[in-house]
Amino acid sequence: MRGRTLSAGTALAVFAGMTVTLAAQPATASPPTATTVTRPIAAAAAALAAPDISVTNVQAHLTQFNAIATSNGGNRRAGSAGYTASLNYVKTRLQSAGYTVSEQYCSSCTYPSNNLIAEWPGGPADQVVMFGAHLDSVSAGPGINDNATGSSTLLENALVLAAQNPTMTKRVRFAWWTDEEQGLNGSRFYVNSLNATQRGYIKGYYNFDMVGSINGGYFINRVTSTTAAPLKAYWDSLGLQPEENVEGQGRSDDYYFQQAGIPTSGYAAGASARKTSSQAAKWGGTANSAYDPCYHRSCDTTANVSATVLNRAADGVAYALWQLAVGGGTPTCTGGQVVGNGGFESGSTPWTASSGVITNASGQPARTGSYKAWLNGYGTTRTESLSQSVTLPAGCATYTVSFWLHIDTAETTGSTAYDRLTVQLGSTTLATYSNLNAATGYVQRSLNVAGFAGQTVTLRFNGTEDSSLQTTFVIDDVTLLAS
Ligand code: DTR
Ligand code: ZN
Ligand code: ZN
Repeated sequence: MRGRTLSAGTALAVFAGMTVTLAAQPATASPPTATTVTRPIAAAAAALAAPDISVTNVQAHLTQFNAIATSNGGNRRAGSAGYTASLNYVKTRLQSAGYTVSEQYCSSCTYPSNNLIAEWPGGPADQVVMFGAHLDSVSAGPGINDNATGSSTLLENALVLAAQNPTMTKRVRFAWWTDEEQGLNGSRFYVNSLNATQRGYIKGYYNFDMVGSINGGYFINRVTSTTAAPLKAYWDSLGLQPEENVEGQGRSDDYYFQQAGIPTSGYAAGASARKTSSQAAKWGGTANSAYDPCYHRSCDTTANVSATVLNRAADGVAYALWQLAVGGGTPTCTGGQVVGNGGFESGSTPWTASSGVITNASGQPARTGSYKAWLNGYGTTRTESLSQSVTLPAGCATYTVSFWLHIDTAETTGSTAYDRLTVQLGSTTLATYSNLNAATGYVQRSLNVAGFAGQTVTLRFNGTEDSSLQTTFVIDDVTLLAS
């Protein structure tokens, strides 16, 4: 669930006209309880806005992890049967959603066992945004806030991404780490397993450890960093006034990524440290009590999770993921007409033309206005040209050069092209016309130039005449339209 819909392009914009009832708003916030939310009216939801992650689905994963611990000696510690069952739970759901999943055996771990890595196969493989959470618990309990919350938040986000299958601008990779509780060992092993090139591909690593603390706060790792911006924008939009994750600094799986020069951020709701009175004032909850009173204890069960905090973390992950890695938020095609002065009515700029080509001479009429480009027509050996540099915007569906051409000729042999006009873009000849194309009046010619998307190239008309019998090429109203 979420309270507000953020537009894809502007982090702080909220749609007008939507019907939203928000509970547990800040300033006069009550203790965290489940939110009561009337979802935005369908029309208000932008097509490319981040999806609303169902906290009910995230909670269902928590219940599964809790049951796994219960049936495996009460915990999900790395290397234990409870850990393996947790890994298989995540893995099978990802595989049925279409992920390429791999397991990495952490041989240097205190309890050797596997990391689980899943990559969504869209977007460029060399530009990766990574989201990670540790999947192991301490041996004292089932580890539901620490860290079935992070694990479940990422699993549900991964499933929603697969279900929506949006256009990707970046590759998204999810990781569930083993052996975090013994010293960040699984994630350290993974970072060490990457070569410099592979590390360079990872543009950001986002960590989620304890994101549903029952007396939780809203903490962000490196909160003022550019990397944190989308996570912060979402919580800012809810008025949550997030703070730096001081308590968790250097204590979770972002650490070795950051050490390796990969920018990191993440959400956390707090562990054994106590909520201050000013935090209780702005976030609700109990001042002078631990964010998570069951931290690393057997009571860290499904009862030890705030649905409100968890919901806000899960939706913020989706918001950040969409902002960072999903395309279409901003149209890539800026479109329009890119030829300048295509009607030749505004002097010669930006054309470069042979002397006298751009003219209002009365011998040949313009198609529109009074000027046109008149190449050749001498009846002697001659080359004349007309050109300008054009920049074709990237990302459009169609690119068309169009112009109106009138050809008249004194040539009489009906089968030989003596005099020619070529149309070139860059070094490519798009079309050739000759005395054989002579006709009364103007004919519109349209050429597909989609192959030049994103390039700056010269559009050139070149007229060549042989030594006798004139051919005139008159050009008017040149356009290059991208749309
Ligand atoms: N790595 C965490 C340790 C931790 C301690 N405090 C915080 C606060 C916020 C996030 C994480 C932590 C653990 O798993 O115990
Ligand atoms: Zn943890
Ligand atoms: Zn822990």
